[in-house]
Amino acid sequence: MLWWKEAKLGLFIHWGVYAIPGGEWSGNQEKHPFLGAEWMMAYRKIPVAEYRKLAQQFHPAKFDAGSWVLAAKNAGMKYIVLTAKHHDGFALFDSAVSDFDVVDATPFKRDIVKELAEACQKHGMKLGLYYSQAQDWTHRGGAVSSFVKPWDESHAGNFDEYVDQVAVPQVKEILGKYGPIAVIWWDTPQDMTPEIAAKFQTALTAQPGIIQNSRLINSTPGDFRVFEGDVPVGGVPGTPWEVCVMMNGSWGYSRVHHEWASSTKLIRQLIHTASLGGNYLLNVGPDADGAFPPEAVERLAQIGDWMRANGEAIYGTSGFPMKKLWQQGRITQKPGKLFACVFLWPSDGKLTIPVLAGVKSVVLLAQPDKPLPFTMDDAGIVVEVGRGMPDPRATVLVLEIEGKATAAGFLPALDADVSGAFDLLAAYAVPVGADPSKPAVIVGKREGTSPPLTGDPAEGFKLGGFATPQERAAWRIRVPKAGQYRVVAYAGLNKGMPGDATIQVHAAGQTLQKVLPVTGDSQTFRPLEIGTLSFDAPGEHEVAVSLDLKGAATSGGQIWRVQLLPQSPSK
Ligand code: JFZ
Repeated sequence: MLWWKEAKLGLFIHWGVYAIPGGEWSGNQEKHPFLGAEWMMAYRKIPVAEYRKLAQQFHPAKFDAGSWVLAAKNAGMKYIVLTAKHHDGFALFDSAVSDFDVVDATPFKRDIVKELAEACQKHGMKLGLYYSQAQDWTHRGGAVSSFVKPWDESHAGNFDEYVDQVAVPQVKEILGKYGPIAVIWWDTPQDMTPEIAAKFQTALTAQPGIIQNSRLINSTPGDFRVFEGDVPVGGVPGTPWEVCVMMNGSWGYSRVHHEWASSTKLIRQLIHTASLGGNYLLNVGPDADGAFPPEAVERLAQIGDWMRANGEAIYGTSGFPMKKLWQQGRITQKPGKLFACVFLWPSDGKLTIPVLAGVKSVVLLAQPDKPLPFTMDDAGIVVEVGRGMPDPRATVLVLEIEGKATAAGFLPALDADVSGAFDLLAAYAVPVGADPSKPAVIVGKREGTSPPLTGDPAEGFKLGGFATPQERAAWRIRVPKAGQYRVVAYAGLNKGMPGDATIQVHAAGQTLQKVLPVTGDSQTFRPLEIGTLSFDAPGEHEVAVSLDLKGAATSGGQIWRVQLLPQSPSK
């Protein structure tokens, strides 16, 4: 699976007859992330006979396999994973064991898997197929997630018969009829036993080099582990893994979901994933006409634009996990080289990379002929990168190194951004005070939440659990010159919390305090002016934050970020 480890970036395609309702069913807009799209049948408990009729409307006149493959290729993607059959049982290929497939049940009558396989062959793209081996809501006996419960008489059928008569034969079809298939992507291993799993394994012999994910049966790991949406904290050392990610809050096409992630966020997520050694499988849900949504097309083009210039920092690299998450960027490596992918450019042009290594040279990936001056000490590598960030999405520095590089055990103080401001995000705070072995200040909404990459409130991680104002969360910052900063905190307070709860910001011997207004709940953050901090001298300072909830429930107040905005332009 060497090709897969080097590939790093792939395209996930969720497509089926559910693209026709596209998030709307009998006049209702369904906003649930997956129930509202490819799970619509289960969510709305649509009877099998009624759901099957959707196929009669499936006529994707704009479908062109070649343009899909080229969109992926131009985005720098090395493989595609298409839902050959999702839980609704509709097959995007001509199946001899079912008539609920694109050739038998639709007026379109073209074998999508065949056309995509041919286009992939033509353009040198690896093809993987997603196959829902256990859940199948339209074939008698197929499993139905305990999450939704059976709703149709046919769900009472026999699972073994479904496996023998539909699922295993269909897996043989997709692996036997369409040339090389590089990946099989199983999903939701409900009701799988080792005996049943073995039947699927036997079917794989048709494709000697095929690799499979970890979702055939819970007890076996497969060739690579999969995660959804959230990049696992610290990666999965020693195990190949992949994270699949939606662009807009839905896998299957949905005209209801418009939460399109910015291309910068997607690019940074890819970098973050690579820095932890994983693969990034980015999803598109084509519409009922067979077209990628324009927002997806635009994002794929942006990713491709970045990858064409910076692919060397991603393809074929290994991860370089940091001991503590570095807010200003992420690092990947190849033998003899480190790639520092910078998200936050220092306002004074001096970047500290928290890595200990014998560095021979540093250049911008985009300007390999211009060596950048640098110094090394036990705080890391300080590079004179100059002012102004060349690529605001992420700018890559290439460090040529000798011997082994290790991540520094502590973080460098955070630099001001190009506007001179400091953005202190919860995810990058360090708890201080109280009992350091069990910090009362929790960083993180839940384990596994992806860290913020662009400062978007949806990106998890808040500070909470402030039992007393002695518990604090702190950041170290590097102030470029003496001056005053306006302090704005984003905090939330539940209804019913004491009206005199306060937030404190402590720095340079000053404590600012403000009454915290109720925002409705602790996860609804509003900017609050806290006051003005002055730093008499440039250099490193600690900024800490605390909440005084007047003895009320510690879960009632949370902080997401604190911003220090320069009072007068610092240039
Ligand atoms: C599954 C599917 O049900 C969904 O429709 C989509 O195809 C997605 C990629 O995969 O959804 C899952 C499966 C597993 C988990 C969560 C959602 N999980 O393990 O957390």
